[in-house]
Amino acid sequence: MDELVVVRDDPSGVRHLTLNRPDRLNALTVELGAALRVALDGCADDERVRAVVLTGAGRAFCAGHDLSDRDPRRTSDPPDLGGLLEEAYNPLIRRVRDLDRPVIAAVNGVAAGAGANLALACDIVLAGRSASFLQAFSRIGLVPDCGGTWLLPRLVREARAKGLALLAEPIDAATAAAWGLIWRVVDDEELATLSTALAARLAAGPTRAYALTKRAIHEAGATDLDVQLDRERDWQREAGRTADHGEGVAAFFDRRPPRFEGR
Ligand code: T3D
Repeated sequence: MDELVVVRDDPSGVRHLTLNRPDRLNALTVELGAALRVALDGCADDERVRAVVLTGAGRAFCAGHDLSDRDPRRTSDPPDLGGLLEEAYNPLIRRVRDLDRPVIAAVNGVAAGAGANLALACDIVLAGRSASFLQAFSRIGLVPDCGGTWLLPRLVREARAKGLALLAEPIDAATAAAWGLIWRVVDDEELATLSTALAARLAAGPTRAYALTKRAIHEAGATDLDVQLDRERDWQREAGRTADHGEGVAAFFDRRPPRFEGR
């Protein structure tokens, strides 16, 4: 049987994770969600991995939860979607957010429902020009999940967040970039190359400082400036003690590029 998540390493320290159910547009099942979590755990446990690229096989990034198990022609039992989120998808989103390495979503096609919010939970989202983002939830009488109600208003503010969620219309990658929903749109044929190059650049960067920066930005959303200033003091104290900080300063004075080792 094909692997649900294909894992491939570059010598540059980049790990590529590819959702691999192309015939279902990489729709998420409990099994696929679990496989992705295991793959992300594997990134956390391997210090050679210093950046991660998440993408989809075939023409889509991810079409959200696989609705096959919901087909009313086959079942009339109402599903426990809270249980599904608790067990499968919330831990997945937390795993992406908490990973202490940068995660790039290379959105190669449609990203719908949970698939859209999985992409948006990544640290940097690059999308191919033909990609689209669809908060599909209200089309099937659901609420945005996988962090969508938290991420959307922060990324694009309330008016656009509500428009996206209530109207459930797709937006193209150029609009997503113009609205600040994602980092950048690139030509489809360049997506793999450019996302790999970006990840390689991050993999050659100060991994500890990136982890602290990621955490600082996440925590800033839930605090005030006064508290955040105190936390920045603590994070900077930690970053200041890394070998990479010493190397960065030495490189500045030597007028050469730094050689960060992620320590
Ligand atoms: O469990 C819960 O519900 C709680 C958690 C919810 C999280 C969610 O993600 S809710 C949202 C679920 N996702 C959707 O509602 C999106 C459903 N898909 C679509 O709206 C469209 O497929 C797309 C807009 C994503 C793409 O459209 P298009 O025209 O490019 O492709 P298509 O022809 O619709 O799909 C191609 C195949 O993939 C097709 O199968 P077939 O006819 O070739 O055998 C289609 O049924 C299948 N597919 C697409 N999305 C899903 C799916 N099969 C199962 N589940 C899907 N989500």
